[in-house]
Amino acid sequence: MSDEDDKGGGFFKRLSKGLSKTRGSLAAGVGNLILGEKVIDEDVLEELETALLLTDVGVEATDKIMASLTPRIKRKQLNNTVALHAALADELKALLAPLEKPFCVDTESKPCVVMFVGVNGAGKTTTLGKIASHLTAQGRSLVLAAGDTFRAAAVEQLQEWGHRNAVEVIAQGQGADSASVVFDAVASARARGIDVVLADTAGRLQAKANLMEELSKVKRVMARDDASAPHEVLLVLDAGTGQNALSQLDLFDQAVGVTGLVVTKLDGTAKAGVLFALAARNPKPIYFIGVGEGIEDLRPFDADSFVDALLGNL
Ligand SMILES: Nc1nc2c(ncn2[C@@H]2O[C@H](COP(=O)(O)OP(=O)(O)OP(=O)(O)O)[C@@H](O)[C@H]2O)c(=O)[nH]1
Ligand SMILES: [Mg+2]
Repeated sequence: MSDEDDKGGGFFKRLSKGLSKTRGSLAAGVGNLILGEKVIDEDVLEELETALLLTDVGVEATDKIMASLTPRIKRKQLNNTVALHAALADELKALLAPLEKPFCVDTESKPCVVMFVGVNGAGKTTTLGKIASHLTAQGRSLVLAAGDTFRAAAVEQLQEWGHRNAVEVIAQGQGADSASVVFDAVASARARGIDVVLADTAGRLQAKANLMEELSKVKRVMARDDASAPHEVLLVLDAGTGQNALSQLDLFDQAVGVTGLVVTKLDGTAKAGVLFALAARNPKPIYFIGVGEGIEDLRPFDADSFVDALLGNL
């Protein structure tokens, strides 16, 4: 996450490349709309509506966007493609702007405890590792808690991130009680004046009530010595799951009170529009987005550059 890279527009390029499938799907849906070969009329509106739905923008957000654009088109206020493109970009940015919030670890609480939750394979552990690199680079002291005691390779995967960042990993191995691992990690961090605990958890389907209850227990145990912990509960969402992300957000939020989102794998999908659906459904800060597997591919979320990269010049 170097400044140089930002100045050189490096991430914007990667973001643009990452969003190319979704952009392609939008562009195909709206035909020649933005190329200026079409009269902007109600047919175009319908095409736009369908294209938004196809890229997983969702019914609620699509309705909002169309409710704003339709009267303006009917009044001929948006009668050329440049004006329509700009109006669409403004609408999309306005939907996402409230979700922009920098991820700051709470310096009042020592340790600041961050819990990672999500369905299987969403990208929790790699996101945790990337955030660990980011925080280490800022000079924070960390402990990683291997709270995924379910999957055989989970502890080793976290330990690898620990080695890479020269950060201690608290683990008890496969089959151990997840809540007890996390409790130990928080207690050990507190005793040593460590700044941040990043706690991994096992992936679970949001509809499995018993597994969600287990996750609530992990959360409750964290609050035993400090009622304000965990200070952040990050739900990691794979953008490729499309509209299912809404139910993931609902059910994880009910179980553990989600404080922010990380949306990964925007690179592999034509469903990046799901960010708008999330914004319309249950607006939570999107702290980071992921557009690839590398450390540099996880970045703070910025609504304007996301929309600019998404629309490109269609
Ligand atoms: N293309 C791409 N791959 C990603 C991204 N984020 C994570 N991945 C990959 O997704 C795969 C799964 O990531 P994990 O971090 O192991 O996922 P997890 O949620 O911890 O999985 P479980 O612990 O099994 O539930 C890995 O191969 C990651 O490299 C992303 O933004 N883009
Ligand atoms: Mg994992």
